[in-house]
Amino acid sequence: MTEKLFGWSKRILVFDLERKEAKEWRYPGEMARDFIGGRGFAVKILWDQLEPGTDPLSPSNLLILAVGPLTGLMGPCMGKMVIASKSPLTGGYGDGNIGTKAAVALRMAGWDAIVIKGKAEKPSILVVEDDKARLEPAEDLWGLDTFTAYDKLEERFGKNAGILLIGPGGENLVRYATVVSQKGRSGGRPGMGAVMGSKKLKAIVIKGTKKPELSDPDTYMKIAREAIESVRKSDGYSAWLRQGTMATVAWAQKNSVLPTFNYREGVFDGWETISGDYMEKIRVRTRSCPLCVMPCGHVVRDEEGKESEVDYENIAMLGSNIGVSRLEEAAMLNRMADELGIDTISLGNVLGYATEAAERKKLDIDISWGETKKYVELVKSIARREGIGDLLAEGVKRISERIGETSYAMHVKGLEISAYDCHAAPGMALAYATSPIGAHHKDAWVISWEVAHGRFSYGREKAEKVIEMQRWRGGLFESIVACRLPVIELGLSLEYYAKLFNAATGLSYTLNDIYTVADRIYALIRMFWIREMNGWSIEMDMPPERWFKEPLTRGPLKGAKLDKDKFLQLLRAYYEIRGWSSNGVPKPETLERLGLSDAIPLAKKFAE
Ligand code: PTT
Ligand code: SF4
Repeated sequence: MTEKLFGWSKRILVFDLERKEAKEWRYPGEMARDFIGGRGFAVKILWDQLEPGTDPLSPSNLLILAVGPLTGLMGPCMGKMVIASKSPLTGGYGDGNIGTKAAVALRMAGWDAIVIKGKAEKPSILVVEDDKARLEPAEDLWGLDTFTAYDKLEERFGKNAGILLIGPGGENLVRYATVVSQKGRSGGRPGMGAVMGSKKLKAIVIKGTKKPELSDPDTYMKIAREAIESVRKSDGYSAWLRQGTMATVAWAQKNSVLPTFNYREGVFDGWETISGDYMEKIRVRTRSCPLCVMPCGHVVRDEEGKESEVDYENIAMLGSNIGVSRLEEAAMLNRMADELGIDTISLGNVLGYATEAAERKKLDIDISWGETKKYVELVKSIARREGIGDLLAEGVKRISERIGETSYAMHVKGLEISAYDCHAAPGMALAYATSPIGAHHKDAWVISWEVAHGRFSYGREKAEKVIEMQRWRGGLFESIVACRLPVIELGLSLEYYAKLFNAATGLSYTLNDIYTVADRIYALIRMFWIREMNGWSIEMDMPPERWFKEPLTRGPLKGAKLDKDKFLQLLRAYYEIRGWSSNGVPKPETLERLGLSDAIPLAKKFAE
């Protein structure tokens, strides 16, 4: 097709670290139409260009930073970026979404994505300035935490530069190391920071001076202004500004889903002093991603008097899940994770698992629930991979397999569970089970709907709801690349995004057209997993055993646990709606319908 496409630059920067060589890839317009951007571009590139079976920590792995046609534009919360790669934690597709000036800068530099391959000879910084890219030495930064290194990079490249970097966690290949930005933004839970470390890349600095060309800028601006107004006037706006995601602590406690003692329980006696109300008392300021109209980064002073930006997930995982009942202490562990560049959700799981294994005398560590000082030492040892930290840096799945204690290992496909207990939430368990990166809540945070609409049901409506959410949360937002919270938290209509997308690109997609793209992305991610795992079984999509075998022993839902047979039926309903076989492999006709016919031979090989 030759018709002009607006909204995209149609250029991807491919940088080879070994050769120190930058190339411009003018990708075909079909890729923009069929995959939109962000996660869509990432999986398409990994599928087409990554050699099957590549070791994720080898130079051959690809690290992809991708924005979408709405990133960096005026509108509700457009300062986000997808970071993706084959995951060293799970061995499958991995990505994360980070709010950062680097997202806006990449757009202004005129690139839709950066694909980084190879490995630098020595610690380096990839510097992208508009059309040009180069490597600069970073020996002076290697070993530094992400806060100190960020300051030095800002001094060197200026306050307007977009900066992504790793800490000691990524350098030392902790399998759940993340990429960090702006001292408190972190993305890429499934080890994107370790991939960066394996490439000896300490930082990526981006500067841009261009303006994306839009199809109908006037209409775009009009809709963007309306959308921003709608967010600001929404009923929940002032409550959101007060607590952001931290309001979830009280909700989770009330509804018995607050992860407690490695997900043994869903209620925690010390919840009040890690809650949003408590946070308000010790907050020092609020921060946000760039271009945000509803800031949610609440910064508190932690146990050591340092600043820490807290969110629900961080505080539940480094609070109730490991028995820590003071927000200042959980915030300190959270700040350390940001400094070291380690994912807080996986870290809270690893510490919870290790504490339980120690309690059962299966792991030789002197640790009990809530012993923050000892957790501090463990976190340091993980980032340095010293002593027991070397094992703990491997993530819950590998640790549990190595010590032969898998029944309380809380992960799906190797990615540790986010902060919602599912003893009495089969829909949320399904969301974890079918998330395209392993157990993450981001694609379908179905739990609040589930609690309101009958949490004990295993009915088909739950599979339908999970898929509906995956389409807009994991499909639309991860490909247009914008923050999804205006919709989730303040009820902004999804229609705005279709209108903004059309005004930016000149296409005329309905929301349903975008959901078809989402289905395509999901099917291709699934095929990527199947290719890398060399097959598939329904076991790969099962939540942890604990939720089926060990009922809650406390709280209003005492006695609750999941029913395995009913859950399997729910999972099969999910496969059926998606057009996948009974063992979770997309059917040839589904792939054909989605324009993924090159994946059909592999699907036929592994279908039941
Ligand atoms: C995200 C996951 C989350 S989701 C949280 S808190 W959350 C944890 N945050 C971490 C952190 O902080 N430091 C750290 N060392 N590890 C962390 N691990 C956890 O990572 C984040 C916000 C939040 S706060 C959420 S829900 C929304 N997520 C979005 C998303 O995924 N997509 C999208 N289009 N919009 C989103 N908006 C919101 O963004 P991952 P951020 Mg994050 C400090 O990275 O890998 O996706 O995992 O990026 O800029 O910090 O914004 O209650
Ligand atoms: Fe970032 Fe929160 Fe604003 Fe979303 S709502 S853009 S996560 S600060």
